[in-house]
Amino acid sequence: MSPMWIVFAALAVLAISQADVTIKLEKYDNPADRLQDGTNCEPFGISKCDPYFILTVRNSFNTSLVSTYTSTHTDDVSSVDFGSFIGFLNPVTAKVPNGTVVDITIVAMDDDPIGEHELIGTFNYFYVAGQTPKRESRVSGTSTVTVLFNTTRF
Ligand SMILES: [Ca+2]
Ligand SMILES: [Ca+2]
Repeated sequence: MSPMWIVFAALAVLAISQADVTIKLEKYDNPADRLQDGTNCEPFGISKCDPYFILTVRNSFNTSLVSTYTSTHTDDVSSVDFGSFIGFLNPVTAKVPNGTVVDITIVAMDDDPIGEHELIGTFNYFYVAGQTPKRESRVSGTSTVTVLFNTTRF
């Protein structure tokens, strides 16, 4: 093969190879202890939010669902430093074709023993499989969620 064809073949392999994208929830901060709509998490602010997190990973090319995870909740906290197990293994690993733009949505909910759970915030991120590690914070309502993205194998 000519050098040009070798380069082309290598690029083709790269284009179809699978990547392991890791998504690590690092930090949730809600110092005002409010829901997304600005109201108290509990009536009259008698206690802080009881947050849990729904992580959804999608392939942006065809909007197909890669995976979804729901964490356990923590009672009466203004912030969470996420550990390595939060009801699911953290980080999660998503296997997608290298170069895929991965859409990540995290929904923070207030766990209420009575009535509907309440929305604390919705946080949207994207990460290209194969790119260098990226740490990003997003704000929704009075909350901030920081996530670390990486590709560990491709
Ligand atoms: Ca509540
Ligand atoms: Ca509470």
